[in-house]
Amino acid sequence: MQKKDTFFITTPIYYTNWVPHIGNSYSSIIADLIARYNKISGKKVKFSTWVDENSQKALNKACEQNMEIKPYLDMMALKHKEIWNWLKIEYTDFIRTTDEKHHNLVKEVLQKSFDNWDIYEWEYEGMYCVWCEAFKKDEDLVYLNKEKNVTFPISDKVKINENIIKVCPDHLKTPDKIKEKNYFFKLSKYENFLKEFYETHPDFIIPSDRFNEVKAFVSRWLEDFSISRETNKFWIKLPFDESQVTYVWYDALFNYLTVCQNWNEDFWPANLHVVGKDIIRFHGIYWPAMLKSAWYELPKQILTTGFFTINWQKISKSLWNAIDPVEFTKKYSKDLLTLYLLSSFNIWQDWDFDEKQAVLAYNAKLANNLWNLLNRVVVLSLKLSEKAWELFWEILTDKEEIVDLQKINNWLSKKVVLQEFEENMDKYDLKKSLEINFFTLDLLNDFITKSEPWQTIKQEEKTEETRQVLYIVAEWLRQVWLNLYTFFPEKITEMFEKLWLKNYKNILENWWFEELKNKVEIFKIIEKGNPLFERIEITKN
Ligand code: ME8
Repeated sequence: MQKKDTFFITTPIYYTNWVPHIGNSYSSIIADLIARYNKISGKKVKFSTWVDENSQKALNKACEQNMEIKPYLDMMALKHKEIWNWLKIEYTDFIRTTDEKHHNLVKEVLQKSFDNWDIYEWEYEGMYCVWCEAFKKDEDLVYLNKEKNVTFPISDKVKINENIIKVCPDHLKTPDKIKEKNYFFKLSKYENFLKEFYETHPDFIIPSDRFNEVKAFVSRWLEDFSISRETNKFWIKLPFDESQVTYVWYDALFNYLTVCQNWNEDFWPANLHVVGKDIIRFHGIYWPAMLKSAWYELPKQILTTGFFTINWQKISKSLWNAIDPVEFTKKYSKDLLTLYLLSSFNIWQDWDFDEKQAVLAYNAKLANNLWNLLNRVVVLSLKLSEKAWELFWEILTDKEEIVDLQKINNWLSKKVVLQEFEENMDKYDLKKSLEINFFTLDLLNDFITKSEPWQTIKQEEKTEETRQVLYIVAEWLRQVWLNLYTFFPEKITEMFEKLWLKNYKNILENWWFEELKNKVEIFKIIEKGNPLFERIEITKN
């Protein structure tokens, strides 16, 4: 089969003031499985990720640790790599924004925009939150009562004293006052362009609520934004004024283009940027304008994920309350994490991360539902015959004595399940995509319970009926596994093997998803083997 379209997907590049926490892992897990789904569906996939190194936060952190910046950044890049490898994030490309080829590209685009009269010099005075890497206006801040450790809006009438300070609401730190020469990007020039672009690309940002927020922001007032600083000799120098360096967002956003530089195939424009809601304005507004200014094509779509909290507190590298994804998956498993993150909440929703709920979801869906069904088929099949045993294909039509057979075959019309799964995957509704499969498993569980193969197996004259029930379940498991492979590739591969579906992983990774779905299979069960997805006991406390 010939590889057809290309698919280029990206994660945000993460700041290196800390190792990735569970929130960062969320974006990477989502991007990884969307990449895998496109790969098995026949596309040539490029998937880029990695680190955003040109940040004040990283400099502060290196300084805190008494380290030179370069060794510090090397160490952090390596730690990111280790974590993504541990979580089996199958990126094809990574980028460090200190790479020379990235510096060259950023200089090139800065020059293009400068030549296009989109970058100008201005003296800037303002408040800068290092942790957000952004200038803040008064209305962006909140009051913090240091004694009581509570915040309240600036609009509230309060008596100011030394215990009440203005802070960034996300980081609870006072922004620095900054007055210096800056270069600005003329975002205001692109207002009409952006409005028209949004109009003609109604799916540019998903979900639509976030898109509406972005559109509302653009229609209020677009301000030019600062793109350079005087400080720091380490970052990328502006090609037209070497006394200044660029800082977020030029050096960060153009990573997506740098990773496209090495390839013979042309992967730009990106098909999908996966970003958190915190950086949607930069991706949805600044980024298209910056690309347009430098004559590049615009990305096709941006998927915005919600944020989760831990004990209702914002997770943050600077507040030090994050869950370590490596520890968490060592304690449980990557599958448990993936299942919980994607099946319990819509990806665009905000929610609270709850370890106990994660275990409950795993027990209900993977251990009880998915594994139990396979286990039943395996055990019963082995009982049916002591020798190596095969379930052959039978056309199941008028076997009315099999309870609900008709119903199950109607509902489980392959077409419906396949279509629904694929439609939801194409919309990036990962929660629904998973639900369809677990619902199918629920129906199969009902079906097997009502058909009682453990009873019919005892009656010689019902051998054929038992075999057919088991065949239906095995075939439907196969269909569900083909869908779930995207989410849990390793365990599903092991499940395939249990039914003697050899080499499925290879076949899938070579773009035969559709072919496998339509194939008529012969199953063979020769041994019980190890359990997969075992129940986890919940300790009370
Ligand atoms: O913003 N819940 O990097 P960053 C869900 N370098 N997702 C979360 C999360 C949470 N609590 N916390 C973080 C940067 N994320 C820039 C990006 S891109 C050109 C530059 C995820 O290390 C979410 O995707 O702060 C968010 O956008 C990203 O991590 C921010 O990572």
